Amino acid sequence: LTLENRLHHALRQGEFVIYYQPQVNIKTGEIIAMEALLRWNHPTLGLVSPKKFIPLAEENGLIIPIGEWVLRTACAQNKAWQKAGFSPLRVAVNLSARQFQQPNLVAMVRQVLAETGLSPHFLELEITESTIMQNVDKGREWVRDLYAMGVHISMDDFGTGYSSLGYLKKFPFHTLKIDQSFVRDLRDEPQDTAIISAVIALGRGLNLRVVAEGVETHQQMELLQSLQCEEMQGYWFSMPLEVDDATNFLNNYR
Ligand code: G
Ligand code: G
Ligand code: MN
Ligand code: NA
Repeated sequence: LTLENRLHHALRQGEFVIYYQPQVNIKTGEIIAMEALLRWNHPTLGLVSPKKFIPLAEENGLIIPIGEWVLRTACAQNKAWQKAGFSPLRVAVNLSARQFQQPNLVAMVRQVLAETGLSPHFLELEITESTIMQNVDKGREWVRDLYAMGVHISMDDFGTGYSSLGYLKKFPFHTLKIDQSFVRDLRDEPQDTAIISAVIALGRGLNLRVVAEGVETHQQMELLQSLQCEEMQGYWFSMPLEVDDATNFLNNYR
């Protein structure tokens, strides 16, 4: 079987699973969101990273049904957490470049929210700069529509793309997610903190939230805190967790 056929099969057979990774506000101690991260639970290979199959799924268009499955599953899970009595939080879903080309994107999102009963305020869509770059004009209309619906919009991997500053003016965003490459090299050296300080100041000036990604150590967490970054995500707080473990994580935070 080709990998392409295997992907079709995986979707039909329910071999895809979503892991959830918390985003925390270290000032309030609250969990503000859970990012949905797709994995393929392959019968013999075990868990396969999206880096291995999303490029192909993008190429052959399978990312469209797969992405819709991720969105529906993540929204339904968030609704289930709310029904179970957890404090409401957002579920953050990554949009692929190809999804961001689909003329029915906004209608699809609206439909999934209606089906799952999740309020748009509890959905966050993560869009990278390179994804935006591939569809600036239509994309801007769609992002505005989603924003107007109340969906939370984040720019993912911020700082790794090309002309991000222009997009910040053109697109309505709620949040900048500072790419983990900037956090990885973070030491208590002026040169390392300069970029992150600048992004935090930029976010504040534009009235955006700023989330630091890839926070792995206590030292990084404290440094970010000293730079007035309040929202963080990374292994220091939690690995991406399968749904039962994610629910336990929420339980321990109650
Ligand atoms: O979770 P992990 O670090 O393995 O993710 C690797 C990459 O795959 C990241 O860039 C992440 O944004 C992306 N990714 C994870 N889940 C999804 C998904 O549901 N849709 C898309 N388009 N990308 C995803
Ligand atoms: O591109 P995006 O930011 O959506 O991808 C997030 C990716 O980063 C996921 O693959 C996730 O598993 C991974 N990730 C999450 N936290 C950490 C971390 O603290 N360190 C590293 N190296 N990767 C992380
Ligand atoms: Mn992301
Ligand atoms: Na990112």
